[in-house]
Amino acid sequence: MTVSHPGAPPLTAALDCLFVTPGDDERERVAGRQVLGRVTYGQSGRPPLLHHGAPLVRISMAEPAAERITEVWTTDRPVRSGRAGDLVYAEDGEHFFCAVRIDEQGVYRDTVRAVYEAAFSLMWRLGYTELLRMWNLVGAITGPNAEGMENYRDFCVGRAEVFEAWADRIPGMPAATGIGALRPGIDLYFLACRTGRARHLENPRQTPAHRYPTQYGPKSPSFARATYLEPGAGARPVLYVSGTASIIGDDTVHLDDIERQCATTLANIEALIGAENLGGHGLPGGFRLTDLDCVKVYVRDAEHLPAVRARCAEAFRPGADIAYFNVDVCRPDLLVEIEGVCR
Ligand code: 3EB
Repeated sequence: MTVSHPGAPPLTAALDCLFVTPGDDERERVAGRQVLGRVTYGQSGRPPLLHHGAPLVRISMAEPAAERITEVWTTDRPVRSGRAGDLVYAEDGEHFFCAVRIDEQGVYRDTVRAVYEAAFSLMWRLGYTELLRMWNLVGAITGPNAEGMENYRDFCVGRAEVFEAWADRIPGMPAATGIGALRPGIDLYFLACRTGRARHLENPRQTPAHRYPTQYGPKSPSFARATYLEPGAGARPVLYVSGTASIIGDDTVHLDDIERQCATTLANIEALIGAENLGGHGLPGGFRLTDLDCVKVYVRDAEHLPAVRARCAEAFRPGADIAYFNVDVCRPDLLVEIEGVCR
């Protein structure tokens, strides 16, 4: 048990994340905080709904034999939740969580644009004007759509069109994940906050994704490498790290070499979160790999899981929440992708 002293800063950030596995007691781990949203990475994929007053997203990301995890977003403030059309959302006065599922389509871009448009309109109307973090879980991500275009590229077109249309209101793109899921369709969920607290960061080792050349698709991916959330009074800063892979500049490096792709991915994260890069963005402090928590590791080939687990066990803090998924990555030559939260 932790004892808090009057006037002492809270031990957790106002917005927090943890992973709950089927053996855990969620109430004990959440410990009196309010739930802003839950995301279950399990076998089944279902449209999001409200469950005990909070959004519940269920994404098909785990093989039957694999462990199911639920990512739980918590806050120290009262939560209000609701539905708006297909969107399910929650807010705490400072932070906003929103989720929606797109069922399988021959071509995704128009629906992606419409769904993002509805989500941005809702967050804007409720006064949450800054994006913090987005997840896009795409079924058959490297497979072809009905026009023969890769589903990921098709998705990127719709997403880029929304960011273009909203550029005056939402000038920056946040940290994101774009990764494979085991069922057709696209699940997306995101976090936003009140104005003036988010800073989007790039990685000196990588070309900003929104400036990738067109060889990777007609519209480049709309995301930043990380988003820094300024601490509220008495809270700690948080850095949301995007899905990161073995990409230098815009090139995939170390084809067919899981050890080196893993090492490059970790080196990319180290450079992104370190004091030098934060300082270059005018931000204080800096993080190390051992500050990373709520880590998600995506591995394309099941045979590589043991090697990746071994490298991650060495790199990250013992006791950090880490989940592994055997899913496709958005380029066929990427074997591994890693994301997390520094605090
Ligand atoms: C990359 O660096 C790898 O489309 O939202 C990583 C994180 C990747 C987010 C996205 C894609 C996305 O390009 C892929």
